[in-house]
Amino acid sequence: MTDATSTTAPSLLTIDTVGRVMTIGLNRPAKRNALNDGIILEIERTFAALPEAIGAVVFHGIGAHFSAGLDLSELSERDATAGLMHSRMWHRVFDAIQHARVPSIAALQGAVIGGGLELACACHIRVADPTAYYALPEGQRGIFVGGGGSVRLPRLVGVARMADMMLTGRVYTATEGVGLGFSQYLTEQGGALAKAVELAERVAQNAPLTNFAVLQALPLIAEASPQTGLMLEALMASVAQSDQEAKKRIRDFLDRKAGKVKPG
Ligand code: 1HE
Repeated sequence: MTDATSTTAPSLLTIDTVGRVMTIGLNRPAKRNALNDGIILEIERTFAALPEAIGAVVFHGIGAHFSAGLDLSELSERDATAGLMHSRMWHRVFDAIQHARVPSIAALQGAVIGGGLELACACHIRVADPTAYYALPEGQRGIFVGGGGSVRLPRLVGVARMADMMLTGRVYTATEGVGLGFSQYLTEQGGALAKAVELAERVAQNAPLTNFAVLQALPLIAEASPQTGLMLEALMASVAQSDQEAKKRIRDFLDRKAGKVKPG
């Protein structure tokens, strides 16, 4: 009997499911997890088939780096039309992450560069260890962001900061990044994945409708005019609180069966 695993190429993603958390590893460490079409389309397939039991997803990079960004070796032969379609394909897949049924958390270490940063920005929470660093070397390469970076990153760190990174090649460290909005959490070295999984487990215990509202309604409300936003908020709030799950959770609190809010 032949050993099939020894002849097939390693999967571009590692997928592990523990409880309600799916962990997705970018698995091209020899190429610093550069994002080729295969990886992006594999992410799309994974999200399209996300089992109902999954309540949160964690992205991380196998090896020392999260991702070195777009696989530059795939870029050289692309003409303008192919480049446009390629960028729109990334948009489709990263939108699927951002607008999924469940939240995604990115565990960051080492290089978080270009398209790797764009992928991290499509996630809802970013957790970095001290080795993480953020860069947009598109200026040096003669290209432009194409994975939604110009839409998502300014909302996290501001247009001026992103422009500086692209124009001068400025690199931000993990320590700087947590204060500036690149990540929301900074862990000890090697701790990003464990912290991301811990957060994902917590997030997966929320009422599904609350997570849905945070992913689907909150970004729309934040971009809407104040009056439209307030009306959307009222509608979402009324739907959420009328859900049986909300009624049960509130009853549990009033019956002293639910946890209290504690500082820190
Ligand atoms: C790659 C890529 C890549 C590494 N595409 N192959 N991204 C960049 O401009 C970042 C380019 N990469 C780097 O600056 C460095 O590789 C790192 C700082 C990430 C890591 O350095 P190091 O010394 O650990 O590794 P290395 O020796 O540079 O790379 C190891 C291998 O990975 C090597 O291949 P090998 O066959 O010679 O071993 C590299 O060629 C390969 N590699 N990064 C292809 N990016 C939708 S638009 C998004 C636009 C962007 O993302 S622009 C940013 C592109």
